[in-house]
Amino acid sequence: MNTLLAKFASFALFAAALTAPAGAQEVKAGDLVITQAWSRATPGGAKVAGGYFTVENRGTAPDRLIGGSADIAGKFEMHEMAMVNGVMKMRPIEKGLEIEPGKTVKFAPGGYHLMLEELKGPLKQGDKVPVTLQFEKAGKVAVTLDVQALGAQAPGGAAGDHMQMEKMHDHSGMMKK
Ligand SMILES: [Cu+2]
Repeated sequence: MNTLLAKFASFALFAAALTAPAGAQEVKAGDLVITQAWSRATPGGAKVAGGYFTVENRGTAPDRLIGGSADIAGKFEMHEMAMVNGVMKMRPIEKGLEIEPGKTVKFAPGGYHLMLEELKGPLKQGDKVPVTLQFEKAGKVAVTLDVQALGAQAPGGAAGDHMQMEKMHDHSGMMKK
């Protein structure tokens, strides 16, 4: 009986290690600290995926996210959401995004996001997708997107809380434009 209990206990520990919270990875580049880099599984045939992360500037001077690349995508863009005539739309951040000293900028569904286009294959839950972010001062920074479930709203978070936001953020609609 004790043996069985011990086996169960070790299995539980093992399982806990496997389900460690996503986004634990912390990438430092100069004064910047990037955490919670994630994406989500793409539905069948989709050619675009979002990319999300949190970047904190611990320095005393501003830096600027100016672009990036991803091997899995033919095209890499940065987008923001904006109200246009009462409708939430996304548009490219063309001049890059300033990361002010002492500030934290979050890329998340419904707000700033990376747009990986012309995907070479589907993203599946559990995948680790390497991308490179390019900052004006910190230079090129390699981060890994942890792929969450289809419809996830946060790394390791619950899906479905913001379905309305999800509808507004319809990439397939934008691609047809
Ligand atoms: Cu977008």
